[in-house]
Amino acid sequence: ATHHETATAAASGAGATARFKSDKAYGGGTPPERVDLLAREVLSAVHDTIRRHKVTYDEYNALKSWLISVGEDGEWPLFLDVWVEHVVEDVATEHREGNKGTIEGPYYVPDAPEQGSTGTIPMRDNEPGTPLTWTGQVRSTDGSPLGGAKVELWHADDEGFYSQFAPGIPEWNLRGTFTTDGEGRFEIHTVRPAPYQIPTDGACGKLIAAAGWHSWRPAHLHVKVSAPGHELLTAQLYFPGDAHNDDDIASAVKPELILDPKPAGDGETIAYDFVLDPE
Ligand code: MBD
Ligand code: FE
Repeated sequence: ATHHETATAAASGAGATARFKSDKAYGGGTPPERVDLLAREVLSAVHDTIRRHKVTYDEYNALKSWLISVGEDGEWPLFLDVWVEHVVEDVATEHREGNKGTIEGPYYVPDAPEQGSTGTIPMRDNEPGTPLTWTGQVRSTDGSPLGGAKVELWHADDEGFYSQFAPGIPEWNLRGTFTTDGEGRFEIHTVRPAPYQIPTDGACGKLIAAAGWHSWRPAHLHVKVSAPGHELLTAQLYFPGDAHNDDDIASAVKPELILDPKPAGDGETIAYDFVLDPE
């Protein structure tokens, strides 16, 4: 496919940076005592590492040029979501009794087209990939079904690319909003995504290569599930047997989020429900 030849780290990074600035940009309000505490602790952890390992000027300058390139490539959202967000997510959701969630990552776009309770996610004619039919129900922790809940689904295509962050893909491809029926149920038709590789030509890719790490996330479906009076659930669902379920570069796989697909016709069916915590 031709769009691969022009997919660059700098272009997807710029897209993710613009997305973040428009949806979530920091509006101030962290008290000075808190900034003081957190900034001091983080800096002191850096100082300790430098002393413990006798970091040289060459290494300090390597870090400095690399940090500059993270910004130039627009890869701060990618870097932070891959290597930091999973801990923020754990801390933010540790009180929950309902569904386990996981990180959002850099490629969510709000207001994807509404498809009702049963429908097909927007996709191209002959969208490549194994057809996937997903049935599920959204409930509250007391077991009551949540009608009118929103299930926002977004995922990579069969080649690991996300619409709006790689060129040559229709705007809302593989991005849709579903609304549960009166019994909290939904049925979604889509295709199975491919594993995702961190761009190798940007700053994050350079870190991965320099450290001798791998650059893969297992194949995953992203969701945000919301209902009035309930905490927003952000999650990802994974496929059993994926080589990177045990060593996701973004550390975002949890056993509760691994699906159990069943073969059906020319594709697969999955059944996965969500339980939301009341606010
Ligand atoms: C992704 O697709 C993703 O989900 C995360 C968390 C980071 C980078 C790419
Ligand atoms: Fe993703």
